[in-house]
Amino acid sequence: MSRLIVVSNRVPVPTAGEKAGGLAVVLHDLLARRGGLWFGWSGDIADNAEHDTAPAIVEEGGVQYATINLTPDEYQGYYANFSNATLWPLIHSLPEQISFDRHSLHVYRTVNARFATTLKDMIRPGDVVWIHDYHLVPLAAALRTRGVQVPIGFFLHTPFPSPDILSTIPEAATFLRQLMQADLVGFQTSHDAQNFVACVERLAGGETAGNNVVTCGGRTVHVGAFPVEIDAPGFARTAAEESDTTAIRRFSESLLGSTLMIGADRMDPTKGIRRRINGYRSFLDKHPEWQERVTFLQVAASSRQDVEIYKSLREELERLSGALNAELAMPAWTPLRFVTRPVARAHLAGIMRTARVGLVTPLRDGMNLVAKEYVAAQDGDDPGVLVLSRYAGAAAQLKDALLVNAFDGDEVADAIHRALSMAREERRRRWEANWHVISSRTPLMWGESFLDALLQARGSGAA
Ligand code: GDG
Repeated sequence: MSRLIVVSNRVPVPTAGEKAGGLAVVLHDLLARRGGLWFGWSGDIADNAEHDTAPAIVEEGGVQYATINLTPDEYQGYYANFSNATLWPLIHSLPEQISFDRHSLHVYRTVNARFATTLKDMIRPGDVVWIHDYHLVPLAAALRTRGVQVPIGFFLHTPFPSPDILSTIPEAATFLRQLMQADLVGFQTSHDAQNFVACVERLAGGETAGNNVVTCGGRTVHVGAFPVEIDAPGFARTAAEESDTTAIRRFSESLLGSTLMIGADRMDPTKGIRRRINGYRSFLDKHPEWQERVTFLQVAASSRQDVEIYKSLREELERLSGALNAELAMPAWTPLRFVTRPVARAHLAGIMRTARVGLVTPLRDGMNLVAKEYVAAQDGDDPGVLVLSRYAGAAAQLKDALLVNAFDGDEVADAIHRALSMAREERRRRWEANWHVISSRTPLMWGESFLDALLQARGSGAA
């Protein structure tokens, strides 16, 4: 088996006594099977870091974790500005939110070049390189120009935009050509993969060459959809165990008999939290009989607070949630509980299990793992209802959720009403269908299928 090298912006270096969660565990397992290396940013900022020639290396369970630091200027230009203030809103098709400056683009490219220079010396013949996410779009190309010839796969966790949207940033064609230096480019959904192919055709002069293959400038690249999965039985177990704790019992008592709805997101403009709160507000206006009988808990874990759009989002949500409660609350009823401090993972799973409705209404999302976690957390005998945005990648799989247009507050309000009123039989039927989808796949299957496709792409003459 080839040695695997995973590259991502941040590297979750294992520390004593602390367990990584989510995807980090899967990538760690994949690396442990093959004896591999995980390379990226340490998460630390240090003056003069650009002069460091060697990465810091930690070894754990047969896996090497190699990290470099960023300088303050690199952090600002590469991470805060270009990755999070330009690319993130761009790939989520929110062009109004994009800010762009050429200096940050330059720093973004410089950091990717520095990643490539450091990584190149660690790559051996026979290795396979798997690059993750939008921070590292130029990396495959930067490795190729440094003579790296091993198979390279690129997976994007976010959506990919249409040509009209992608063309709003300068040098869009360059980004596409850089991605084309990988052998396989993977997305969460076939819709995203189609957008990528359309962009290569329209903006970079490429052509499709059969199913899931695109050529451009002498390169042949395979494209595919690899939806990220969760450990559904594991999450279900955590939720069930947690619901038996004093903490969850006390939480349930605090609801004073009202029915719980939950939203849980990083506080991010793509997650549709503002429109969701407005949808809830119009539901309460349209159906006043539900006042005092429903509580909406929105966990909006504070995120990326050094980026302007995130700071202003936080201020807006604080105002909006305060206004809703100021207007509607009663001595024994708080319609909206708005929590910005992160909640412990197991506790969140337990809360999800007690919630009759899960509101997952992003304006655009690559996958959205919360949708899958909410389904996994339910008691199958008396499950809650998932209200899910059509614009989440998860909607392509969880077809038995109540699918909504997250931009349409009336539709969200109606779906809330329908979910709260749904008979147990329909709730069970819908939940069983969704559970079947998430429990028949594992995160490890996701990783292995990407790597298989990468080796096949190489075998079939790509590159
Ligand atoms: C990117 C893509 C894609 C949320 N609040 C708390 C908390 N969470 C956890 C959730 C979930 C995770 O964070 C968020 O995952 P998402 O998938 O919803 O979203 P992104 O962070 O934007 O992730 C996305 C994903 O990559 C994977 O490919 O699905 O589309 O945007 O696990 O449960 N966890 C804790 N406390 C909180 O308050 N502990």
